[in-house]
Amino acid sequence: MNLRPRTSSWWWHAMLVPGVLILLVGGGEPEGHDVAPRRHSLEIQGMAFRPAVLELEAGDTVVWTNRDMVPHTATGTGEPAWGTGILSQGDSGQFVARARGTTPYFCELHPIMKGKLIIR
Ligand SMILES: [Cu+2]
Repeated sequence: MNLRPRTSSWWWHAMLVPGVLILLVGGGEPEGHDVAPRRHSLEIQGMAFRPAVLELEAGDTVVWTNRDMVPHTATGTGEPAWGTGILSQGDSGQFVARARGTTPYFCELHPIMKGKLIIR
């Protein structure tokens, strides 16, 4: 025997529909660049940038921290010139990615160390 009142169904929908409308109207994100600038942490360890290739958005900040005992830099190869300067063990340096494109960089002290930022 079903004791549920017949009215329960329409009542439930009457409550549900306005709630869904509010979600649809109120939940929109601004168009275009829909995420706030982020911070990306990279490590320099074992004579390598980790990760060696990083994808990020224009406006994001990249922070390198040197985990090796020897000093390193992260230095862009193109124009405009940028670089962290020499980072001793435990030091961090940062770069704010402004221009879109692929931006190779290397370590001035150990040019065999190479990395790449893919800025979207
Ligand atoms: Cu180095």
